[in-house]
Amino acid sequence: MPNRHCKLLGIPVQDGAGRMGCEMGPSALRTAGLAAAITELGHRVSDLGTLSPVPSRMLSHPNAAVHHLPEVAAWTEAITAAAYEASADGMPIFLGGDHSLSAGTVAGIARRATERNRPLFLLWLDAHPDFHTLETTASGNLHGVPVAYVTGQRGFAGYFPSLAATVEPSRVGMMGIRSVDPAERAALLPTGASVYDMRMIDEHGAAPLLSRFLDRVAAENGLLHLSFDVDFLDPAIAPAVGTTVPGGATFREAHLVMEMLHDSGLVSSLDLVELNPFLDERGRTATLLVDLVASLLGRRVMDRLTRSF
Ligand code: 4U7
Ligand code: MN
Ligand code: MN
Ligand code: MN
Repeated sequence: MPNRHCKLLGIPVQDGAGRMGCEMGPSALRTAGLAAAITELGHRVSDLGTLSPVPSRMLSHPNAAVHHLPEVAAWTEAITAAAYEASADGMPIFLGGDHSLSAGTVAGIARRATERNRPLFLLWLDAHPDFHTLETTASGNLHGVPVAYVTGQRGFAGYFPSLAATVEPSRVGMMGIRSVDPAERAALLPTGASVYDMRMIDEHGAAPLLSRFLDRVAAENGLLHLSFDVDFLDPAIAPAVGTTVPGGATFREAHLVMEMLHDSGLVSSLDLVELNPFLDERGRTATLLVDLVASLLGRRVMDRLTRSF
């Protein structure tokens, strides 16, 4: 992969999560040495700074569980514009912040992809599919809705900003999935999204599943947005997240995914989300995320002298 121009943008939203702390995510990732890890690999880094919360207008939804809708809707509008802008050149890396921010990053990137006549693929590394609508969410935590929103599911009109471009659900791949609510399962099944749950990773390994998805991205000359939720990882190695689910990706599974993504050369933008530094142990989760980004951007133990063995 040629050298990249990585553009860091902090997005300290936490209103979409059920507990506070994600607003410290961008600081923790910077403190853990994200920029230095990227430059060490020969890439260029620009830090675009951190978005500020924007004023919101009154907005309420008939589903009384939904909370912080005005704030998340206002964030989504601002993030969409910032992501569109940041994707003009280089590789934007969005530092969360809770996963509601991906409603904006993916919307902005989708608009850019459409203008370039490139299909946008979305790889969602997460314990959860985040496929609730405003009607179906029971927790009301809006970090559980971004995939439904960006793929154009019904029920967001009048609440979230209208989309300039949507992501085709069949171009969504999910990995690490192990907590799916009944309404999400019912809504996801007919969409044609590729849901590689933990059982499939156990049975087949992550590599062949990911290869199949990446072959499709390459065959369609697609752009690939990677959305990395910390809870994709097993909580034993990544405790700094508010929504831990046992049985997540291991250290090596996660690195392998990132290494394969590097070799594919296909990832054009990245979200790092749901890091809650208040729950971390001496920065170990933030440090692991930095190491995973390094794998994504080309760090390896050895040059691969032999392709077969
Ligand atoms: B995350 C959940 F009920 N589905 O809606 C919900 F299991 O961005 C979890 O993936 C959502 O961390 C998790 O609250 C959102 C729950
Ligand atoms: Mn709250
Ligand atoms: Mn998520
Ligand atoms: Mn999750």
